[in-house]
Amino acid sequence: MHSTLIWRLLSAAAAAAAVSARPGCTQASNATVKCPIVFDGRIKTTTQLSDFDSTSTSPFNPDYVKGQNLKWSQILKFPDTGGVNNSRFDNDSYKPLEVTISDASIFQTQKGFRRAGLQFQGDTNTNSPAVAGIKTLHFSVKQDPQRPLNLSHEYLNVWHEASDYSANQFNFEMGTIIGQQESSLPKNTFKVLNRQNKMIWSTPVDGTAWQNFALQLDFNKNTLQVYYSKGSDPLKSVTNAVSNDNSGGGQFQIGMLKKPTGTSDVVNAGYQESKLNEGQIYGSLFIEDSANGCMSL
Ligand SMILES: *[C@@H]1O[C@H](CO)[C@@H](O)[C@H](O)[C@H]1NC(C)=O
Ligand SMILES: *[C@@H]1O[C@H](CO)[C@@H](O)[C@H](O)[C@H]1NC(C)=O
Ligand SMILES: *[C@@H]1O[C@H](CO)[C@@H](O)[C@H](O)[C@H]1NC(C)=O
Ligand SMILES: CC(=O)N[C@H]1CO[C@H](CO)[C@@H](O)[C@@H]1O
Repeated sequence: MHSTLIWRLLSAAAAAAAVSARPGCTQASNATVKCPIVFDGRIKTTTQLSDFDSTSTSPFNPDYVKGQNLKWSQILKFPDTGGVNNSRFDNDSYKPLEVTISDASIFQTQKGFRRAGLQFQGDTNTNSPAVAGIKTLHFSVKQDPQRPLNLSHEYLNVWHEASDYSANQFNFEMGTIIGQQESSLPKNTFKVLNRQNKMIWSTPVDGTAWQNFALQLDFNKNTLQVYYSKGSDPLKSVTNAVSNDNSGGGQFQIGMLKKPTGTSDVVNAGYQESKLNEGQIYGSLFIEDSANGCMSL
């Protein structure tokens, strides 16, 4: 081969490499998961959207909890996080996942809600391995400027619902909590609420950074402890292990449930604007076994 041609090929390859290695683009945090993983919701870079439609390829339940005319491959997106690194526990083998809601996000007959919630495969409503001992749910969250939420509404993003559907042991929420004072619970915050829907901790929503959370549930002592960090910083505990009724089994759900406004029957009625196009980006999603004080920070 002519040497000029070789040189051209080499410099083209170098230019391509320079583009993909632009600073701050791909480096992931080097935090590692220290404890045994119970359910792994981290998304491999090789995962395709269609993988979420089938039990054999999705880390989640392909059938729930979503609008019945939608497939998960239509609900989920692989967001471009604009040159920001992956979240703390997603090394370069993983990528972020965005959960979206639209006007079609109506589950069964629940016309008041717009919702799309991921359930880990294996996190069965009865006898899930995630509701015994001490378990820590990890997740990181990021905002999509193309699909902003309307924080005049109440959003459940991450929660655990008891197996008889009578209560949620905890809720991780954004927006305006219906029936609670905006003056004490500002809408532009993430809020961790206990089983009684009382806020135990909150932090402002950051428009650009990854925000990393871990919720440690002790099913023996009935406590809940919140850990938090921003960007690639290690997690730190931001509450004590506060008393919480974790009983009643059930399942985790991760995604978005947007409540309507202007109704006392939030499940079935109320106002939702049309042409919805909202999304919440998640990363570093997994549950680890925190027996014997194990915790990934
Ligand atoms: C990405 O991570 C590196 C460390 O691995 C850090 O120096 C850099 O500031 C991070 N970039 C962004 C945009 O967070
Ligand atoms: C990411 O972490 C997993 C273990 O959790 C490891 O198997 C894999 O090699 C790591 N990937 C990179 C690119 O470091
Ligand atoms: C946000 O929600 C409120 C309450 O439902 C509604 O009045 C307002 O029009 C919404 N804003 C946008 C931008 O959709
Ligand atoms: C980005 C990041 O998390 N870097 C860490 C990698 O590991 C070393 C040693 O544990 C830390 O000092 C860095 O902060």
